[in-house]
Amino acid sequence: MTSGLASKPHHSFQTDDPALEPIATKVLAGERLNFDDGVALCRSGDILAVGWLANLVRERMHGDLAYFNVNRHINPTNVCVASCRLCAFGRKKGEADTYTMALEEAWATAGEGYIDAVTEFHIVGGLHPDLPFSYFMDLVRGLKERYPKVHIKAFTMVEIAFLAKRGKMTIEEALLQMKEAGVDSMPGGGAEIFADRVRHIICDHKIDGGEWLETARLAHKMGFRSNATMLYGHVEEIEDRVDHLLRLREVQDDTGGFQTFIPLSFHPDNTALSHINKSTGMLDIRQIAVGRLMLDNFPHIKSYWQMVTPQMAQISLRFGADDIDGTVVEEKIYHDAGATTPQGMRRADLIRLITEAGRVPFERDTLYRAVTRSENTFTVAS
Ligand code: V47
Repeated sequence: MTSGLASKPHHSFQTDDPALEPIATKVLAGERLNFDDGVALCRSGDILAVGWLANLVRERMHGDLAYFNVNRHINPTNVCVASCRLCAFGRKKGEADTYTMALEEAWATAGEGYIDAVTEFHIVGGLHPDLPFSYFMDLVRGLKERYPKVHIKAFTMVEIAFLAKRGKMTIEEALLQMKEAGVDSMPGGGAEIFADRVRHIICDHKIDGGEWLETARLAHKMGFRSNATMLYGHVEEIEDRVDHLLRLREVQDDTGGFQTFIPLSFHPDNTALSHINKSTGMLDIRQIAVGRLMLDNFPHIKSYWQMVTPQMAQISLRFGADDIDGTVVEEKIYHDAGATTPQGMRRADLIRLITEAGRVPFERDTLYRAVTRSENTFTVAS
């Protein structure tokens, strides 16, 4: 761990954008940035200067280390009562191409098709109108029985709120039952953009931004760690993005429960917003850098290779990101929305991406503890 953390000399900051000068002064002094700083960072044409600052913060926190994990995504069902315009994955009950995994099928899928021992199951799916709360608890319990060493990162704040309602219990009760069944932490999905105006357009049927944040707050207070995402590149304004980041930062000041911030670039194909242009390299790299600079209390910033391509994820490791996510194995949500990235990557591919970016690969478990491997098994540092 220490090898990647050696402090390096940093040469002085340079920019041709005067708006970045006062921001640089704050970043160099370790001071917190405000709303206007966030907007200026989003507007600046000097992406190299923005990236330089983000990289400075990233190296202060993690040196040259770049984290990845060996994980598998499981999406138990694509049946969903919501009809979010942003989504190409969900289907209404009764439509032709719906699927719902039987429990045995989900348990078998979890163990399939990968030679390296997986350390994390990432489980998210549609808001199914009929599946009982017990289906999800049995799913988790069965996975824990079969794969006791594997961390279960399951259910977004949106699913938790929905499942609690379906099970006629409070969110706290639902979280308690999830803990008992073996859920270890939560992924960061469903956050989208918190601002009401945007949410009404892209995901009118989801819990609102305040409810998402309060569910996360409660989960953290009950001892869960979770991630947080932001979906950008659709109908949001720069101000909505900065507002989103500040609302996350505020909860994090209170709970410290967020591990990683993951900006997600919108994929329009096959969604009700298919007229919107695809994201660009500048937009993607900027969200990483601005996330790193604004979220001074988040330990990690993830550039999710599935979303932004492996090439962009690699470059991001020099623009504020310290994590590129994992092997994934089978991805459905963005591939239904037109992503052309591979469905999964091998451990060796991730290591190569990181090494060629001049960083030191660090295989982590979901809680960022070191994973060491021998043969087809692994050990997590305590
Ligand atoms: O909340 C859905 C997004 C998210 C589209 O926590 C779309 O480690 C782009 O949250 N174009 C779910 N994005 C995925 C997610 C995630 C992914 C990887 C790691 C982690 C983590 C979390 O996917 C949704 C939504 O924001 N999404 N449809 C689309 N058409």
